[in-house]
Amino acid sequence: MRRDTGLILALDETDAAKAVKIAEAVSGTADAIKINWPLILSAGPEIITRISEISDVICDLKVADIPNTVRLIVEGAVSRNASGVIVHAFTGEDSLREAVSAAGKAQIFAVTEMSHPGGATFTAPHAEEMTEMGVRCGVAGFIAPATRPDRIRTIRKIAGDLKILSPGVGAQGGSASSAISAGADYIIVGRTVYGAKDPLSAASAVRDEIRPLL
Ligand code: NUP
Repeated sequence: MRRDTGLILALDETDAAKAVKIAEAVSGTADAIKINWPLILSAGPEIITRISEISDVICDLKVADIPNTVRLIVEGAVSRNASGVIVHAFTGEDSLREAVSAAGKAQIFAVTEMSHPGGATFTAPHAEEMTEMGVRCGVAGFIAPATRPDRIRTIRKIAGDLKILSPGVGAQGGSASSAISAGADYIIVGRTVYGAKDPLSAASAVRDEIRPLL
C-alpha cells in the first residue's frame, strides 16, 4: 500500500452504486479504501473486486475464529483481490499465524485496542500483549485508536516499524493530526468523508491536515 496522503477511506456506505461513485471520487486522495461488512452484506462479496479496480482494498472483516476458518475467510478476501485483511488478535497466536500464512503477499492488520468507548473494557488491557504477538506472527501492521493517541504512542513502541492504521477520527471524536503525531502511519476515516456532501473535499481536508506531519 502506498503512503502518499496517509488517508484510508472507510467506505461504510451501503448503497453500492453510491459507494462506487465515492470510491472513484476519493481514490486519488486516499492511499487505500477499507470496506467492511455493511457494504459487503449489501453489495455482495464481488464489491471487493469492483473496488479493487479503483484502489487498493483493505477488507475490514475483523476475522475472529479458529485457524481453519480464519484461513478460509482470508483466502476468500484475497482471491477477490483484497490487498489487506483486518483480523482480531484476541483469538490467539495460532489463528493470527494462520491469517498471515493464508494472506500470502497480501497484508494482515491485527486489531489491538478498539477505538470506541467499549474498546477500553476488554481490548485495552491486552493491547500491548496483542501487539507483541502480532510482531511475532509477522503481521504487516496494527489497528490502534485515534480516539486515544497516548495508546498509539504505546503501541508504536512495540510495533517498531510495522504499520499503524488509526480509526476513530471525526465522527468518533479523534483528531487526525494527533493520531499521526502519536505514531500512526495512516488515518482511517469513514463517515466524515463518505457522509459529506462533497466527499472529495472532505477527504482533501483530512489530507491537508496531516500532510505536514507525514
Ligand atoms: O477499533 C476500531 N475502530 C473502528 O472504527 C477498528 C475498526 N476497524 N474501526 C472501523 O473504522 C469501523 O468499523 C469503521 O469502518 C471505521 C471508522 O469509521 P468512522 O467512525 O470514521 O465512520
